[in-house]
Amino acid sequence: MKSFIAKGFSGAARRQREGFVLVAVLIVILLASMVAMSLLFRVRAEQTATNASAGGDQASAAAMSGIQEAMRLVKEATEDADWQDNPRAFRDRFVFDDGVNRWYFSVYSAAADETSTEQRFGLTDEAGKVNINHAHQADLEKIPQMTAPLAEAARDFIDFDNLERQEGAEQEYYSALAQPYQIRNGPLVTLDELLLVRGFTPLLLYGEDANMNFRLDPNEDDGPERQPPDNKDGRLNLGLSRYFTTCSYEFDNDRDGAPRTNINNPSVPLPGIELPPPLTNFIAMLRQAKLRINHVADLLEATGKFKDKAGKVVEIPSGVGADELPLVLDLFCATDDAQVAGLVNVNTASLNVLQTVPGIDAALGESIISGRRSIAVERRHTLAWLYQDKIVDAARFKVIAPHLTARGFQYSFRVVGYGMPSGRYCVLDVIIDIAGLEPVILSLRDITRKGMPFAVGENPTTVASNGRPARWRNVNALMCSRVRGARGCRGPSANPKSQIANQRSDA
Ligand SMILES: [Ca+2]
Ligand SMILES: [Ca+2]
Ligand SMILES: [Ca+2]
Ligand SMILES: [Ca+2]
Repeated sequence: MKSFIAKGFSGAARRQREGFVLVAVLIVILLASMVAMSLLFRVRAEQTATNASAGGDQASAAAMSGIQEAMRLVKEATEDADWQDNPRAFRDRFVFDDGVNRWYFSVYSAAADETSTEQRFGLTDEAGKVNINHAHQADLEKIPQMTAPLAEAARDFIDFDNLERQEGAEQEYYSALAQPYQIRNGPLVTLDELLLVRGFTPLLLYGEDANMNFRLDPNEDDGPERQPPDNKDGRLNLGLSRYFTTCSYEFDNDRDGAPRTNINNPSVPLPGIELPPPLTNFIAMLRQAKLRINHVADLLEATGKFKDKAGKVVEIPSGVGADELPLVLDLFCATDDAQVAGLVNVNTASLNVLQTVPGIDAALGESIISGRRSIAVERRHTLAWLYQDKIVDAARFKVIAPHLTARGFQYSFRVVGYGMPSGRYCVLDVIIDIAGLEPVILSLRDITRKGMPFAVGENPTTVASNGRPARWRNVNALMCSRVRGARGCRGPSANPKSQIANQRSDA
């Protein structure tokens, strides 16, 4: 019995030990599988992160290819229209197939027609806007929503002095704010800085386009029902940003890129080409008499009174009429400054912007806009057609010409780089500058967080307008020293199809 009990006990004890071992093994297996699971989770998480990052990088690279293509096209454009509205060059352009995704870009801007509710596939000429840093004489109140207090506050914020205009605001105003700050008292670097100026709000500056896609989305036309607040008028108010820039400038060079000849500087020799003898004679007389002109336009249909060798006053014509005007405007200037900033491009400015120019009223602005529609491309290179086509007389031409240009070198646009079928994307807000020998990026802002700007084509084009796939460039080469605020891109990594569908603004 004892032995039985002992045997029975020892058997029970063995089963208990075995049971314990079994539990221990199970726990070990459980632990091991938890470790394995956690390792697997980590591996998966890392892979997801890698994929996300790779996709983000590639979306960013596709967008950068769009910038490259925009630079190439606008630099080489022979016809002005090529860069303005060119879906073939800028819409759903295939860049690269990485075996998993096909990557594309689209370059887009606000439609030129302010009543349009859709974007345009092209670039925006910054010289078609008012350069707020150089708007000393501009009538800013011709811009919609610009009031005198806003205009004066902006001028005070930018001018170097601390003398407050009648309706303006200098440092004293900003020092008295709950959160005081130093005002610029100098040129603004970005348009966003206007938000620091008294009275300027994001709604005023950027309007109703909450998702920054240049399209009127349902929530942007339903009044206060959903964000943003809007006036439900069926139009997309893009705010002051449509009309203002901080970066327009050009080198005072002729069409061939050579510095223009300063008529006022006798030490600068005349251009080495055959010029009309009356003109060379007139310039020589001006220089000899140490007379200065304010602008080359002053030579138009002009006469000057000079003393001849005998001391007798003689009246001499400038020799500059309608026929000579294009050549004179291209070759000559009246300053030694290598650059001139803030001129308004007569070929691209809207009616509102043209009216800010001293001497241009609504009627003349409309004449300029209807006149430029019909003139040949080769006549658009100078302002001469305004006089040649009798849109203005010589006197008016002399008033308006110093504020105008016929070309632009800084261009803004947005570009989306995206991959199919993953739906990953990157959206950049860009300003480029082609004034120098090599195009550069002036400003680069990642606005991917605003969402996919619009539905992409069902069958995006797979070849470039030149018949070849768009070039896949080393994006780092683009990131020149003048890039400001460049950041990587990473579109949301949720289900790509639903992602793009959700962002569809025309759905
Ligand atoms: Ca000031
Ligand atoms: Ca929108
Ligand atoms: Ca709304
Ligand atoms: Ca509206």
